[in-house]
Order: sequence, then C-alpha cells, then structure tokens
Amino acid sequence: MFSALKNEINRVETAVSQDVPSSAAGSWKNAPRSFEFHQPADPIREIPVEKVIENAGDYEISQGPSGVSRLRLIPGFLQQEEADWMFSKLLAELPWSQKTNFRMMGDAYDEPRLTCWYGDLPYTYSRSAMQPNTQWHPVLSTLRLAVEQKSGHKFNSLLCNLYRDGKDSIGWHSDNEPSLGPEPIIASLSLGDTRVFSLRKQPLPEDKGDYTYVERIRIPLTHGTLLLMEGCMQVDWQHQVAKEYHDRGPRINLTFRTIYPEPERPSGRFVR
Ligand SMILES: O=C(O)CCC(=O)C(=O)O
Repeated sequence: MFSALKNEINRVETAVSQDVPSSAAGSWKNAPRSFEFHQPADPIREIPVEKVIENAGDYEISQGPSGVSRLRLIPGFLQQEEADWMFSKLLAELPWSQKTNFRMMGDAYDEPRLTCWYGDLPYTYSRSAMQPNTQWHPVLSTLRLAVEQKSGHKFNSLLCNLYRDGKDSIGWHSDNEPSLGPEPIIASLSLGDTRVFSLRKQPLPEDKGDYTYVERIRIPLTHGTLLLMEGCMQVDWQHQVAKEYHDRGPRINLTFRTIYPEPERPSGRFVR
C-alpha cells in the first residue's frame, strides 16, 4: 500500500517539474512581466449615494416596478409648544407595553421599543397580535382629526411607538400586512427627539434579496413632523429607525392606518 502511494507522489512531482520551465522553477525572478487587462464579465455596478430629504414637500421617490411611491413631508405640522405639551402627556398617560414577537421558526423576542394600539380590530404583525382598543386618549382623537384634515384621508387605527433612548429601534420592514389592504396610506407623526427614518428600495428579482445596490433615502424626523407614505411605498420600499451610536432622548411615533377585517376561512381561522 505504501509503495503505491510513493509511486503516485513520484509521478505527480515529475509531472509538475516538467510543466515549469527550468529557468523559472523555484523563483519569481524570471516570471513573465506583462499583464493583460480583461474586461470583467459582469458590468461594474455603483452603489447609489444615499439621498437626504429634509425639506417640506411632495416627493415621488420611484415609478416602479409596481407603480408610483410617494412621500409627503410636513415639518412643523405641530407648533413647538403644542408638540411639547402633547409629548409629555402621551409619554405619561398612554398604556405603553412591551410586545413579544415570534420569528419564523417560532422563537420569541421582545421588541426593542414600547408600543400601544388603538382601533376596533386587532392588529397582527411578526406573528403576534395587538388586541382591539377603542379607548382613544383625547389627545390622540384630536390628532387623528387634524391628520385626517391635513392628509385628506380617513384612518381607523393607530400604532404608537415609544423609543425610550437611542438604543430603541425598529428594523427593516414594510407595512404590508394583509389587514392593511393593497397600497396602504400611512400617516406618521413624530414627537420628541429627532430620529433618522431610513428607506431602502426592494432589490430587483435577479438580485435575489441582495440590498447592496439599492437606492436609499434618509429623513430626519423632527419634533412635530408629519410624514405621509402613499402609493406603492409598502410594496417597493422598506423602512426602519436604526439604533443610534449617540445618546437620544425619548421619541414617540404615531402611525395612523386603516385596518380591514381579514376574510375568514370556512373553518373560522384567519387567512394570512
Ligand atoms: O418610528 C417611526 O418613525 C417608524 C415606525 C414604523 O415603521 C412602524 O410603526 O411601522
């Protein structure tokens, strides 16, 4: 057995030494000195520069593939003094609680922020439901009316988020639960410390979930700012509020939405 192995090693060593010109063997000194440029087979792709939106206005941020995605930014929707007063009242008086979500494989995790829910219907996301709550705080009812008047849209529900400090966050997602219907309109009102609202476009199908080359936008959401997301925003884009490296004070975000009853199967279970 060992002699067979020895013969094979000898055979390979002989073959290698015959392939290498004797002048170059064991040294780089006489290696060829010219190099050829070969055009890469795939075109070179540039990573788009992140855009910033901070001025009031209507923005059509993309035209496809599903349709137009629109943002409306209204800084100063609330005056400083009323925003201050509402912020402290909502911070102290809303029933903030810690929601537990479930990953696909079933393991539980706590959301890195506090939330509460208002609406006649439950709201399910990340495999965990928020129960109906019809006891609208008077400040929230007033804000709902003001947001409806400004946007020209009606909303029957509200998800409230409390980011206690810069370590609280919400990860990349779209508000695309079936109960929101197709092309939902979301009105998002910010109170408290400024946090960056980031958007990234969904990758093309051929990029198979790789977000390296997608368009990105950042929007600093200041105290009293209203942001409307319309059209295909929840189909073609994702958003997040990332953790910050620097300290941040508390921030409340109120996202007004419309929830529809989910169709029931004959068995009585919800279709998802
Ligand atoms: O806090 C924010 O500005 C975003 C909240 C959000 O993305 C959500 O509630 O779905």
